[in-house]
Amino acid sequence: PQLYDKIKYFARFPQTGVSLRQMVLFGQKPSQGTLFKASQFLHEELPIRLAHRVKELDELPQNLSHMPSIVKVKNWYAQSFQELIDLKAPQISNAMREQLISRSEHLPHSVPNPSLAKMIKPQNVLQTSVPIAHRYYNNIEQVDCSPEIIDYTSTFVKTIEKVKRRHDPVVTTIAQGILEYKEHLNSPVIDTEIQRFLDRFYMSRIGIRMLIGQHVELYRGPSRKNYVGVICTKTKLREVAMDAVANAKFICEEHYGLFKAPEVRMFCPGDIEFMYVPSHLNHMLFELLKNSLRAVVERYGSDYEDEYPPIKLIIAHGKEDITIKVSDEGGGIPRSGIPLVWTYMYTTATAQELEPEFSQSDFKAPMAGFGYGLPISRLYARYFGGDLKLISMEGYGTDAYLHLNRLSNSDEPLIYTHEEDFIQYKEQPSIQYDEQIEAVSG
Ligand code: W6P
Repeated sequence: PQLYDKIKYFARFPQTGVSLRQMVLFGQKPSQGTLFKASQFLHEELPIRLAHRVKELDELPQNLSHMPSIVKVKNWYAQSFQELIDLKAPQISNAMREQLISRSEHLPHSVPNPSLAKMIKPQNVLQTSVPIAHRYYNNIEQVDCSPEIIDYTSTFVKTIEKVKRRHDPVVTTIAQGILEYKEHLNSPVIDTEIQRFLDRFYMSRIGIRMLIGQHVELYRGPSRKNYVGVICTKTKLREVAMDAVANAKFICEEHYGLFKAPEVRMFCPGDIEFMYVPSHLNHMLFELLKNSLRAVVERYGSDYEDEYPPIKLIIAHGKEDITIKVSDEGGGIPRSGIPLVWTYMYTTATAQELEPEFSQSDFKAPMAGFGYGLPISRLYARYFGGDLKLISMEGYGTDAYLHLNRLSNSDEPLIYTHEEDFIQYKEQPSIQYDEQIEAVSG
């Protein structure tokens, strides 16, 4: 009850975006003072983002928001919110205060309940932190950090690491919630509203985890060469691709009991190096390759091992984009089936497959996931201003285009809308699952 008032209050603040470029400019050799400043920013930004998620989970259509797994996820967000606002920020010196300006000037115009504002304000982080990302993304050097501040910075890192770990199973648990909802419904329709919600929700999750991952890595000190936090300023595309190919082939061989998975031929002009998050890139490529391998093996069967048509991985780079095309001859999918590929409600997974031990982490997925791999990969691409598109030739094969923006100055997508994704559903809102599936399978 009181917690929910606080959540409502925080959800009135706008979320503050951070671009890849800002993260990199900021993260070079952070001083203690800079790390403290970063903690201050996150200490208010994370509760705001978490509060927005709780609010949205609450505002889902009743039947869905009451599904046990959805409630479970909502409680994780509320608990993480609470842990963050319960963590006391230390007193700061006047010298430091000058460098950290209050966010209160950005308070929503009307506070729902003035006494509520008073209740929250005095001991809260809102008083001392910076309002916008570019204020935050200034490294500061000449600040003398008290033992309290050092102590706070270290406790803060532990707190957000714990938050991140708590939320590891969010994707599978939400998927479970969607299953519960589908069982609960008599006529499962593809719900545009739910689709939008999940796109927004998972996009936000990517952002929150990026901010936490980045902060934790910066605090733990310089890891590998060319890395700033989890960002690699010289991501070697060919290396990441080769790694993803090896992993996808291995998974494919295991899953189908093959001696040798279909060949993947890579066409890569030189050694492309660009700024990116290698784990995101690996995740997207792995996902695309798995889909292509599956299509080829299932089209030709397991007795065809040495004659599978190879999958082509073609890499191109221009001024603006780096594009990776994954091309298979796995028989393709009909044009009408393409929109279904991006939906979360169209999944063939069973409850058993969603058991925690089945797929625990973000970056470890089985051969045939629960159908969230592609929509989530597209969100990863879009998070840094890229995109993911599928073009299929029914009866022949499929091309997946992964576009990555190499300028890396796109803003963090906080209000996530891609209206063009929904045109299909708008025009045929009453089409039901089973009819669509039939349409797809012939
Ligand atoms: C298919 C279906 C698909 C989805 C994504 C990537 C590649 C492929 N190939 O047949």
